[in-house]
Amino acid sequence: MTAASMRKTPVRAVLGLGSNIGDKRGFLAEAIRQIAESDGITLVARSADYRTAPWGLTDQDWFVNACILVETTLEPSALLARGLEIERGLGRVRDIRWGPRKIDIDVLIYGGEEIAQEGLSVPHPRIAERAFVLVPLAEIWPDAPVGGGLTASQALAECPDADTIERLDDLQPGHHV
Ligand code: PH2
Ligand code: MG
Ligand code: MG
Repeated sequence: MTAASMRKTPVRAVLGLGSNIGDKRGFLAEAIRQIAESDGITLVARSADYRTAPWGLTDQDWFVNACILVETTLEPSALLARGLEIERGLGRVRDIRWGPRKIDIDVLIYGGEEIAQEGLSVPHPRIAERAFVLVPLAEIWPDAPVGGGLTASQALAECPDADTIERLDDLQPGHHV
């Protein structure tokens, strides 16, 4: 990691995770483990796993989604790059937009900053329409700034499909999905 990709003061960031292929909850757990072990990233909070209906491209298997809150000294682009590296390590193949994936790791929030770079828009522009993001996010950080001056819990109150998101029980050792 270069000095240019680091900050002195840690920033609070939220990552959204999703999977709808194979051992969905196993992919989330392993991705979170690897994120937590990454240089420059400290895990602060993890939501439960949620079973969610596919959004955007509806003709695919249901997803498991979760959100994590981290503190990081990585710049946004380095945080994104670390997520993509973990996705690749877990065997993600990029083909169809919004299509099936073993693991997706998105940078949703980075401090209170607004970022518009090639491949990185923060706060993520579609948080407020996506119950599969808002429900786990509001669980760990109800006041999270999701854009448009709204908090996660305010956006969730306006979100029409919030009741399609089902909280899953905590994983037991040797689980099967
Ligand atoms: N991710 C998408 C598209 N649609 N639907 C659900 N339920 N969960 C996701 O994580 C998801 C999605 C693109 O990243
Ligand atoms: Mg993604
Ligand atoms: Mg995504």
